Amino acid sequence: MTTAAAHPQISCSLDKNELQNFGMKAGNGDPLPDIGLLKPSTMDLPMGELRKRYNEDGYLWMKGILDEEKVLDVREQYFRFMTENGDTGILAKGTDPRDGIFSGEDWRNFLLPGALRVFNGLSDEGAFVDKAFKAHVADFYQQFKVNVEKPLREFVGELRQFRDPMLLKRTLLRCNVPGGETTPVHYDQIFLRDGPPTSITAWIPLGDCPLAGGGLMYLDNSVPIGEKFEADFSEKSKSLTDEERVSAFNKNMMAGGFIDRNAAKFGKYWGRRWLVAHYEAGDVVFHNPFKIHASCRNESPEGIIRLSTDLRFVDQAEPFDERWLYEAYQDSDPNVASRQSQVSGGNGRR
Ligand SMILES: O=C(O)CCC(=O)C(=O)O
Ligand SMILES: [Fe+2]
Repeated sequence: MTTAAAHPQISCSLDKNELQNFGMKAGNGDPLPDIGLLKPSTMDLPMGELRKRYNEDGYLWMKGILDEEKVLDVREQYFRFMTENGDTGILAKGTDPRDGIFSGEDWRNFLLPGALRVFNGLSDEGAFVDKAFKAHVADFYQQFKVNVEKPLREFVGELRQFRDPMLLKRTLLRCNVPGGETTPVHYDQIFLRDGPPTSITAWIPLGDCPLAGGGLMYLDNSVPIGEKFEADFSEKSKSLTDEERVSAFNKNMMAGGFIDRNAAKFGKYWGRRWLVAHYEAGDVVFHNPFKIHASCRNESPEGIIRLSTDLRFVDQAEPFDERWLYEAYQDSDPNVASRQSQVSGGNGRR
């Protein structure tokens, strides 16, 4: 098990000037003016304390909750899958797939299908897109999910006091290549609004991800902001059909279901700092469906690709969004942005 103490330079006591020296950027490339650090938590803390932190902060960054080597194994398997039997061109030639070093090709080729490509005005096509579809149902990834499902489900069940916790079948496997645009500002309830806001996301970095590595960042004290956005969207959507109203891609939404491209400006507008972290293989961050988050720009000097997966859990004893009971991107998946009849764009499509 790794702990934050192994990285004394990444303590929560860095002052503002020190943080600015990291020169971190928002996903669109704008400098992040004012950042803070996520608070790490460990399994030796009492569940009551972990629950208090999750309820107060809207997130819980658990250090070393998964087996580091098993996480690195799935990283290696993913990059092998992307290069063997039909090379997507993602890896630099002659490098070790476990390292995941970027080839430097156009980052647009490696954007995840669906919402992110819609947001960038790209269609779901190309060698990477084809393999990304297949990776989601490939043996290596399914096996990883089988391995982590039980411990994470049990943990989440206790944390959220669910009667019958369940992993939703639809999970996402994402990579952020250095220099590319990354996940815009959003909260997850946008994509899960055909159910109450009781789901919980587990974001899992598949490999170490230092501050400059393009990890997930969270807007401080932002659950009330997410709630306000959702209330405003609900109000605006009153005249839509039921199906449109629960869609992340209805005409009132920005392309892809996101709420802003410019995380730096968004944070400034709301007077909140973005909280960042040096993640390590084995960590998991759990977040509230209204917590506002986005990804940092991957500025890895070594060209290390950020790989991650996000898993969502619900209480199956209560109502939940049943559109997430399908494997991501397969023909049955009703959530793929590029396949929507009413792909959003009325409001701010760029
Ligand atoms: O990994 C990313 O860039 C986005 C992940 C995310 O939005 C989530 O896990 O909810
Ligand atoms: Fe998200």
